[in-house]
Amino acid sequence: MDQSHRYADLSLSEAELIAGGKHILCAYRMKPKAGVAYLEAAAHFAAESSTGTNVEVSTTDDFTKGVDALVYHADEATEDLRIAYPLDLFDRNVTDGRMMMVSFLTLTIGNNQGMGDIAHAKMIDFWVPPEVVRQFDGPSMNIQDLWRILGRPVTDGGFIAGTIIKPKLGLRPEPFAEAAYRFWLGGDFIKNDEPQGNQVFSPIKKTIPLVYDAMKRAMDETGEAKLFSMNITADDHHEMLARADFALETFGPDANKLAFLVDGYVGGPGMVTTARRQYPNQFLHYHRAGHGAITSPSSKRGYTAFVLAKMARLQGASAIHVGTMGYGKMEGGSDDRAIAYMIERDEAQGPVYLQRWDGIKATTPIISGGMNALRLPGFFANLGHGNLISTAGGGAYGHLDGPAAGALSLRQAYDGWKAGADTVEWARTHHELARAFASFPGDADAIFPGWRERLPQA
Ligand code: CAP
Ligand code: MG
Repeated sequence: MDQSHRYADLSLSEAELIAGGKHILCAYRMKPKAGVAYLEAAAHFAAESSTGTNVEVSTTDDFTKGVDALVYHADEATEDLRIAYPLDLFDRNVTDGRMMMVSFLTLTIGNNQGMGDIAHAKMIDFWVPPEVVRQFDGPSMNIQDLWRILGRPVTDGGFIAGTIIKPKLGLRPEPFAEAAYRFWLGGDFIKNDEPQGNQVFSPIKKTIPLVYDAMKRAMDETGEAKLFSMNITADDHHEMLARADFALETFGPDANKLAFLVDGYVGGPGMVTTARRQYPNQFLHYHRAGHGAITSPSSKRGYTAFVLAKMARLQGASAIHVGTMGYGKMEGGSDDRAIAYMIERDEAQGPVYLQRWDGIKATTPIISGGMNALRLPGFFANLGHGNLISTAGGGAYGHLDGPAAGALSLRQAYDGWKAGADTVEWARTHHELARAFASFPGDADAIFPGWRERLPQA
């Protein structure tokens, strides 16, 4: 049934919709099934994403039609489909009237993902008006709060050298805490790996006190503050809170150095908002494990990593993994810097929309995934700055001289880039960085051909 007479209005002006501020705009790459007219498929897509279904229903009245989602742009040749969603469509909290991300997802990327007349559709960008920015929590903490704790300037406080306790799983409490202690002797920030939690061989009630003890010893020995990002991911809200509350109690006077990590993609928006609202004084670390199922360029459904990061900032993530932009082990390319710019700036251009953030706090980019000291300089050059957290697991625990040396090599790589130095030249006077060449010779050969002659001491 062609519903384009109701769910499409190609006369609508995107500029006027933006100026009006009464809609959320979503841009998709949509292809209909063979034999289905593009505008008919687009209109059905908008119907299923708002007030309609595949047939007219007798209960529809004029008010209903007033909150229809409307296709305002549809280009079959480029698969460019853009839909305006009236703000009144979206669910509001009974507790405080705020908007919720799960409603955004249910409508804009819900049933429309499995329709019989749509071959595929993927959201590549969305735009929210100032009113919507004001109806979400936004970040309460970000890297500036970590710089403050580290005793750095709260503007341009620079690179935070981080790691992930590796191996990913299989360490019992004592070796886990020892691994943390050894990294903290050289680095700033440690996170749980995304699946690390309360495994039977490393119960939180035993591991977390040992981690805190390791942190205190490392702080005493280095004279520097240290940071730990603890995974509180769980199915049950009460379980999440039990983990977080235990850790806060354990860290006591150093609770301000404790961040909470949530596996936000697999856990879903409810988990992110629970952590954001229950613990507004803690840095909220959004790990996106699993996102590749829909964000990968090989997926033609779901939404992009760019969209995921925008949603995370609205919800209030202090930081989110943004990928390594072609410099690490995960999928990505240099243009992914647009993801970092969108979450850290007060105004940024997305693939379709210019988004203004109305002065809410930035969300900090976290780069992780196959990173080490040798891969960092190219990453910083591509992004244009190093005001971020890098969590390098293999890049620290794979360093020949141990994790503290691995941590120092990360910092030295940043310092060298910041100084505008040639990395190999800088390594000649920075031992741990030089040893990173020997630790990761494959990367060294690929990124710095001829390094061996210039770094005989590596
Ligand atoms: C990296 C990592 C990260 C992913 C995250 C891992 O370890 O801990 O979770 O790379 O990817 O489990 O692989 P390494 P992204 O540093 O040892 O590679 O940041 O793209 O979400
Ligand atoms: Mg991991």
